[in-house]
Amino acid sequence: MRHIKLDPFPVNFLWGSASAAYQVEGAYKEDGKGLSVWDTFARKPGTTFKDTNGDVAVDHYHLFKEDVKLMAEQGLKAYRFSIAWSRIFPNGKGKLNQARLDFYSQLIDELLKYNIEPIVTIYHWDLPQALQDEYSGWESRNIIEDFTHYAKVLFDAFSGRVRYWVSLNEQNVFITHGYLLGTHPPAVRDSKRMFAANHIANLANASVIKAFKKGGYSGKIGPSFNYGPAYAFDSNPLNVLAKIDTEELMSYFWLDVYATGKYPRTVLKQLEKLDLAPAITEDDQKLLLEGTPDFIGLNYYQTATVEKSTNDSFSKELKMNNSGKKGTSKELEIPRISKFVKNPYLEQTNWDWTIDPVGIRIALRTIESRYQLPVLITENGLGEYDKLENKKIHDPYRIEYLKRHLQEIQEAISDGVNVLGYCTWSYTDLLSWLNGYQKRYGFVYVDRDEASERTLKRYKKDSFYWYKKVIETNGGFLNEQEEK
Ligand code: BGP
Repeated sequence: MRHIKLDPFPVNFLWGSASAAYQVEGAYKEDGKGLSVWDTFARKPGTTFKDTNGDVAVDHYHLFKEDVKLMAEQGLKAYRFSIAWSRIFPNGKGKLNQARLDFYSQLIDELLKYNIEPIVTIYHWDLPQALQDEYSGWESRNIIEDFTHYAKVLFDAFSGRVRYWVSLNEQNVFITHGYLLGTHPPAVRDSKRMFAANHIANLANASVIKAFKKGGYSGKIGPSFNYGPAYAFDSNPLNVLAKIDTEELMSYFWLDVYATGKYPRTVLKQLEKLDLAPAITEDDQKLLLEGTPDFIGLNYYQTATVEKSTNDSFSKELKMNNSGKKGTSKELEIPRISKFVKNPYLEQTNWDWTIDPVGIRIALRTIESRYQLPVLITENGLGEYDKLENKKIHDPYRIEYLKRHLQEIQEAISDGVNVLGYCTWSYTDLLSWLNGYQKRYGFVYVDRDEASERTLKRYKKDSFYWYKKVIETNGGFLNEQEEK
């Protein structure tokens, strides 16, 4: 629909930005921190771009006060960050050392000092290596209890100061990359094991949400999901069917479970036929129904466009573009489901990610019509090359990207979607899991690259000042610019 007049952004809209522990903190074994699966995985040659790791990252562990000061200067209303499980429990479980919570406690206090709402992600992929070694991490039901215990420690320590919690970050990504594609730890390539681990992650997610509700903590909790709607390439009914199949398999297979406690029947039926379905007990089903969230966290980067698949098996190796050389990724085909194709209406980044601002409105609308849950946008942003010249970074491409996405979010709000806030990815530049340091997302440039930690100095990009104005005007600036 086309609106005659747009609604303003809500008065308490959370204008935010985000990060994740492994990607910013560094200090990977300081103050008793245990190793995470990413600390060990990234050490294996050839797993990440130019063998980069998060040992130092952008040293947020030591520089957090400086970073929060910049957030305050920008007028940020919310900051989403994750807690490193292995910092709190070096072995993933056992006795808590209170002192280990101190870093996050100080970070939270520092944010609150400037009226910045902390949004805490409990799990952003850095599983304690000890749990991987002891019982194969997400492949064991033991993790449900350990994850819940860890989360409860955080609720007890920070509730009152923290009002927004993200349970799991992008379960769809860490599970498919970790157990199907083999590109994230534990680098397994086995569909059956993937669906089994995924079911256990669903149970862990529900268990933590249930514990939060049962514990009577104040605030809201929900998972963050990497949701990219799929489009049919054209109106060929078979391509439309391919779109439906793709969305059910790649999105609703998770979103439905979170929001309704139930797996989509069509996907489950196919998995059963292929002997890939996870074992789901009656108690599991009960837990999934009890652990539904207060909101859906939306991580939105791009949409996919599909046509019918003509292949019966995976024909080619997956080729991802982790180098920033445009056009080096290969399009995926899910045998007998769909083939991913280029969308002729949309541009792509240097890392071959499709740029589609309207797609975020479509994602928001879909969540609203399927689940009627509020949405907290927990990630959205552009990874690009930036250049530091005379202490300045001109990033009009990032401003354009964020502006166009925010305009579509305002359209979605005007459509009737309840959007709680918007966190850009990311606040400072940081380590991209597989793409090193050259793929930059931040408002704040960090002087380091793959080869050297250099000075780690922070520089404000043009987008920093642009977002400051957007926040000051509660989004009004987005339209002012348009009128000129
Ligand atoms: C999301 C992750 C983030 C971040 C972002 C950008 O999937 O939750 O942690 O990394 O994607 O992705 P990339 O770093 O691959 O460009």
